[in-house]
Parts: sequence; structure tokens; C-alpha cells
Amino acid sequence: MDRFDDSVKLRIGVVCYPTFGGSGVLATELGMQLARDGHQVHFIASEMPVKLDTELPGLFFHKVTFNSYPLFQYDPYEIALTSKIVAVAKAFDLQLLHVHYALPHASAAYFAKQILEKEGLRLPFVTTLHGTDITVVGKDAAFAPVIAYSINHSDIVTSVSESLKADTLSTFDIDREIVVIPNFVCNAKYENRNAMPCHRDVYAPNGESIIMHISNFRKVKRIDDILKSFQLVRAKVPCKLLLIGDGPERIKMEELSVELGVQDSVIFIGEIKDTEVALCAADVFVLASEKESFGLAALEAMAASVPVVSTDSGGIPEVNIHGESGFLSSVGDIVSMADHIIELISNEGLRQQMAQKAKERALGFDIKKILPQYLALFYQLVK
Ligand code: GMT
Repeated sequence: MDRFDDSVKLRIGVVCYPTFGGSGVLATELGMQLARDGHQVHFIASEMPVKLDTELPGLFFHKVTFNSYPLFQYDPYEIALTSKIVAVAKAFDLQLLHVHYALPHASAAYFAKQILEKEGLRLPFVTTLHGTDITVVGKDAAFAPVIAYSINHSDIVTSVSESLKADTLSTFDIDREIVVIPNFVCNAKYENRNAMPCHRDVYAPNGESIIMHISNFRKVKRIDDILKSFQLVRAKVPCKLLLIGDGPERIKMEELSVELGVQDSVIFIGEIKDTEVALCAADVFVLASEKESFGLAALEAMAASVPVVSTDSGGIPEVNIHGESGFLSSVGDIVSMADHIIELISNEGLRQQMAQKAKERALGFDIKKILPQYLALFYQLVK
């Protein structure tokens, strides 16, 4: 890593999706920590990012707004975003821009940079690839040429895992370096696990074990596999399944829980802001994703000392280590996942040992270790 003088404070623009998804959460946590460290951070997004604390001094939020017009079949978000980046860069003399999720943020950043250049202004940008912007949406022929071009023309490109970097290089014709900076977690948030309002008794009044999953309920998360695994687990050990989050698959999954006859033991909680509070009730965290560039939800569980039973897809094995912080199974292998969950909840010694290993591993991904890696790149750009 380059040495840098972090007493020099930066003016940084951040573009992200405002939703509960991992990229928005990561962008928000990174931006808030930079603001706490004295940098000026300007969030530019379609809505206020859900976890953003705008009371932090040095932190600003600029909403991307535009008037709709009857002619538009689709709202021109990318154009409005580009114009907003240009306006904020000029008004606050931004030194650099950090865009999370390539689509369409990298192309908007590239366009904004060109507009500013014509006016004699410089706005280098870092593009952070998060996952589905490459592995699902980005691959689509309707988007691929623009994604590849804007990755190649970013000043710096980062990827949240080695696996995503490999996917990017094999999917697109990329002629530049991609720096891997893994996702991070704020371990400090998980310190007072015992002081948190843990609702274990409400969810599991008879002392059942609690299996938890948190996601945006997209197809790629294979929540149907979680329910089917849970059906096998529940047949052997008393347990409850807490499904946290919301998204396109939610209703189908509610129906499936009835079809499988496990509805009395499955609790759908909906979206919550402070996942660390929910995690204090969990005994095992489960992630059955078909694709997952990193698996931030798994890392958050590990930070809460909860062992993870997951698939071995994408970047998950870079986070969850089989036999240490939890277990890995092949995608779709519901029997293997069920066996691992049963093993963990019926062997408290093993569960505790893995919980400790999970926590140790999460400490290696602490924000204090990862943030300087981004800062080094930022200083490199403004040198
Ligand atoms: O598409 C999603 O599921 C959300 C997406 C996002 O950008 O919010 O999640 C991706 O980024 C997260 C943060 O870097 C990663 O932890 C997730 O693994 C990744 N999701 C997938 O690859 C499916």
C-alpha cells in the first residue's frame, strides 16, 4: 500500500443505491467513517441511503431529482445522476468520486468527468464492483458494452472479492488492473451483544434454536432452498427460522412455507435497519445463494459471533471458511445444508468454537483495516 498523509482531508463524492442491498450499506458505512475522520463526503443518490446519518459534520446528501415527462417510458435516472454529479462537483470542488455498483454509476461518472473536463475541471473516479453488476445484470447484452467501456475508463477499479475480479475478467474484455478490496464490517457495533434488546424469548418461547437469514429476497438468494433445508432440520431438532428482509420473492416464500408445512416455525420479519440487533438472537446464520460476490450478510453474522452455513458460491469461501467459521455446501444441496445446521445446533461445544472462529475472522475484515486501502487509492488519485 502507498504511504499517504491522512492529515490532508479530501472532498469526496459518493454515488450508490440507497437501498438495503450490500453495496448501498457498504458505501454508507465507508462514507460515514470518512466523514468521522474529517473528510468532506457528498452522497449522491436517488433517495437518502437507509443507514445514512446526515447529522455527521462533513456529510452531505444530494438527491438526484428530475421532472418526469409523458414522453418518457422510463425515467432517465442516469442522465439526471450525471447532471447532479457535475453540479455537486462544481459547487463543492470535489477532488474525486467513488461510485458503487457499475451500472449505471460508472458510465454516469465517466460522462460527468468528460463534461467537467471540457470546463477545465478534474474529477477522477473510483468504480467499486459489487457483484450482480457483473454476474447478473452486467452480463446482459443490453448493458455489457457500456459496462466494459466504463470499467476500462474508470481511473481506478476495485472489486469486493478475488472471485468477482475473476468473473469480471472472464466476462468482459478488460484491459486494466482491478484492485481487490474486500468488504468490511464495523465490529464495534457488535461489542455490546449482551446489552442489546435481544428478542429470543419472543421468537423462540420454548427455547428452540434460532436459524437466521437476512437478504433482499431476490431469486439469486435461493430462499426456497433455505425453507426446504429448514423442513429437514425441524424434523430433527426444535428450531425456528427467522427470515429478515424483503424483496421480490417474499410472497412466494410465504406461500412455500405453508406448502412445506413449516409456517408455524418460520417468522418473516421484513426489513430492519440495525441487523446487529437482530443477529444477537441467532444461533446459526444461513445463506443459500446461487451467486454471491462476497456475502456481506454472512460477514455481519460472523461479527455477531454467529457461525454461518452457506453455499460455496462466488466469493463466499473467501469469507466463510469450511470447518472453521461455519460450513460450506454446494448450491442447491439442501440435505448437506440441513446436516450442517443440525450438527451446529445439536453440538453446543462445536457451535461455540465456530462462533469464536467466526468472530476472529470478522475482526480481520474490520473497517479500520479495510478503509485505509480505499484511502490509499483516493490519495493516489488526488496527488
Ligand atoms: O444484487 C444484490 O444482491 C445486491 C448487491 C448490492 O450491490 O447491493 O449485493 C452484492 O454486493 C454486496 C456488497 O459488496 C456483496 O456482499 C454481495 O455478495 C453482492 N451480491 C451478489 O453478488 C448476489
